[in-house]
Amino acid sequence: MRYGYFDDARREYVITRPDTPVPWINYLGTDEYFGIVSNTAGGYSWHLDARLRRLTRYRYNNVPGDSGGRYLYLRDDASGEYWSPSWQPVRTPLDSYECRHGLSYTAISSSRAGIATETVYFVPRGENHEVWRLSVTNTRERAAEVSVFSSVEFALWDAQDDTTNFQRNYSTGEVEVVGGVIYHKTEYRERRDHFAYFACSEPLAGFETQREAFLGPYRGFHEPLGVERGELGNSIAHGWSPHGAHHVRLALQPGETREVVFLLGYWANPKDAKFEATGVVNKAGVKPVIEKWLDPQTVADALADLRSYWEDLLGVLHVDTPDRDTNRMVSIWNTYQCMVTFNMSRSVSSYETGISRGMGFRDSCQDLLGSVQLDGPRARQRIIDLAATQFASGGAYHQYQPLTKTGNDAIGSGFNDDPLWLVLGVAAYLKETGDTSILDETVSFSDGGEATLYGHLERSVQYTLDRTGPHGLPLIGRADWNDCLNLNCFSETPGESFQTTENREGGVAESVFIAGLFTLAARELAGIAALAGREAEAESYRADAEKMAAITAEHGWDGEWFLRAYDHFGNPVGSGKNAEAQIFLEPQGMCVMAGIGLTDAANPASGTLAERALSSVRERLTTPHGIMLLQPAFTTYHVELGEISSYPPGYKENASVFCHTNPWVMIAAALTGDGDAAYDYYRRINPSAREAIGDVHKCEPYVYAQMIAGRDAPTHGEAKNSWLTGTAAWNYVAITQWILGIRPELGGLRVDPVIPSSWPGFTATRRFRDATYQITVRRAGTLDSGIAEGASVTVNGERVIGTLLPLAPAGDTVRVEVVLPS
Ligand code: BGC
Ligand code: IFM
Repeated sequence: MRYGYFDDARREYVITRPDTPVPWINYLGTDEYFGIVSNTAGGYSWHLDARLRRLTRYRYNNVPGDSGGRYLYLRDDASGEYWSPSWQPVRTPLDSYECRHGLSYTAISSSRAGIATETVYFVPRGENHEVWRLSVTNTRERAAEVSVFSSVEFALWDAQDDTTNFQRNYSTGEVEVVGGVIYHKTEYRERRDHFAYFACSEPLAGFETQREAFLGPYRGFHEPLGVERGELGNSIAHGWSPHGAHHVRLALQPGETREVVFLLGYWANPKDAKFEATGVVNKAGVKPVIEKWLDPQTVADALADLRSYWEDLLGVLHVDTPDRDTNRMVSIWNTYQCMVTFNMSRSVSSYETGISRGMGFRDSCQDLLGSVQLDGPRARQRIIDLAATQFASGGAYHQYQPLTKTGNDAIGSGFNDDPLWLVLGVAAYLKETGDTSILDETVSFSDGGEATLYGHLERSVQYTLDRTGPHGLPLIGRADWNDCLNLNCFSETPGESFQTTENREGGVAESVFIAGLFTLAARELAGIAALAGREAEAESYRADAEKMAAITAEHGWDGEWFLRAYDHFGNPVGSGKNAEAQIFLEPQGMCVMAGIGLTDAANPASGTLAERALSSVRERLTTPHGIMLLQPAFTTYHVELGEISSYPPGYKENASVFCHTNPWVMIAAALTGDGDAAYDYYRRINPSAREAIGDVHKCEPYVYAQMIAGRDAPTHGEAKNSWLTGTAAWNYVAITQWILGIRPELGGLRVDPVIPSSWPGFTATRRFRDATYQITVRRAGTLDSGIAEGASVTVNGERVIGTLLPLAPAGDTVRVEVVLPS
């Protein structure tokens, strides 16, 4: 069952019925002002930080779902009938409905009773406000008198407070209405001269700023009294629940279209003693901004500007392969999702409230892998911000708040994989940009002192070397990539689970996954050191990597696959010896990506460790809906393993298809030269390829979800936690760099495809370090070139040795032809 279709030419996903299985959302904003918007206009907005600088309210886990948002109401003033042009919240049946989610904008169109509307929601580039551009058309054969009402719930204060501290909130609300603009200025007194504003381009017939005045007592957003009556009472909120509602009356001739612009924004004045002393909100600064942005031409220009911003970003890589689902994900949606995860980390989605999580250290480092090619300067800044939340030990805060850029003490640190991801993020940045100056940036530590960024990377690696356990494998700490594998979660009291600082620090559980990650990171750092002319250090990191690889092959191998860990008591985790969770996916992917066991089979007949690990993955973990995280699923709770076994079988870390990890296996398969397996895994979780099973998959078909319920769950195949997941970056890396093989390296761009045998080839255009590479990949025998065997690469007709392309001068366009063995 489908709920819409891809419009690839317009780079939009078109939803054709409003009652999608779950809200299918989109993101507004590209810089500092952001919002989420669902296909029925649900959602909310914030400036920089969804917790600390929230603009509008949203109630998660609400009934009916997804109620609350950027609502407009239409009322036929002759009949008194009213409806929502976005279907929610009134849910009156519409004669037509269409929601187009585009790149940083959403357009919802509908019609009812001869009145057609289109509302485009977007945030202009570089501005701290959002625009709702409403067009209303009278398609009747007679004139129509229509009222339009707008509605937002203001919440410009700490969003955590908003949901808990009513004894205060109900008495702090303050608004002002001047010239039809509603200013929500609560909390300007003790904080700063900042406020939210909600303006409308048309003269108002009325407004409300107290929510209960708009809704009426005991009414919801589906039946506001003000809309029902066709009249608003000009309330001025003082305390209670500040609201923004405008009322505009339109008289429309047959066929006439009118455009109404609504502007919702955030404004902060520079500190000004005069205004602070008088306690007056200084609205003067925003006035010209409001005037400018209520002009339809400004709005049209900004929409065009937004489109060209995305046109430019998507120009970094465009591919044309034999598979439509690959093409649209790589060239449009996966890239878009990577940018969104770069912006949001794991903070705000349909599953993350914007309150409990800020920017994750490991998450943001991984997001860089898929977004660094899109905005080098912002990636650079992100790297510096992340490194600044490290401690002098090399450890790192697990999360930080985007507004303050300071680490979250409530969550703290001690996830022992965290620091190593920074090495991967910086390596990705250097490979893409070649900008080695970042290594010399001085960056402070959270607990005092400072070092160059290179020094931070050294400490990241040293952090692992300083924390190894009985087998010489890295200590896991609180957890590694798998947040729920809490192996130091032990207690002397049977059945009791707890993690104190003591047993976390005293715990000796070891992670084979971190061993793989360390090997990879140490190799990357060796490359970085060599690039920086530090050959002796490079050599020593190479030696560290070799040593850890050897320890992993010796103590981290279970017989047919890599072990996952050793618990605090030295028992193997992820071993054939165990009754449950005999094999975990993460170490199979990560160790092979690190090159462990990739070559030199001890016994050539049985294959390399990598080949054996991958065939175990295929036999034991693969489902039609993707690769499960572990098998067999935990059926009972294991106190010594922690949160992982608290999930029912098939969900989340307990044996779901945890999509984030699937690309590690795709990459591993590509590394063993198995393009068929790599691509097969890629397609299994590609959301576009799953569009036709929308009633099983349920989440948006244009973005990856964190997980798909595993074989053990009754809902096998159902996705959850869409949008904010490392799945976006890693799938992008797997398909573009390892399957299509267009791979930035420290020395330049490599083109080394490992494509499925069914493909005759593909073409791609890649912008890289200011030059453009037009790449054609074909199998030998499909060319007249006379080349029959072996891979060959030519650049502008000249044969090059190997697959690393010579760096083209900035501004050049070069033709790259790759001929693969047939
Ligand atoms: C989630 C992780 C999260 C962890 C925290 C897990 O269920 O998948 O994302 O970090 O819970 O306890
Ligand atoms: O690795 C984590 C990530 O940081 C947050 N989401 C879940 C993953 C696996 O536990």
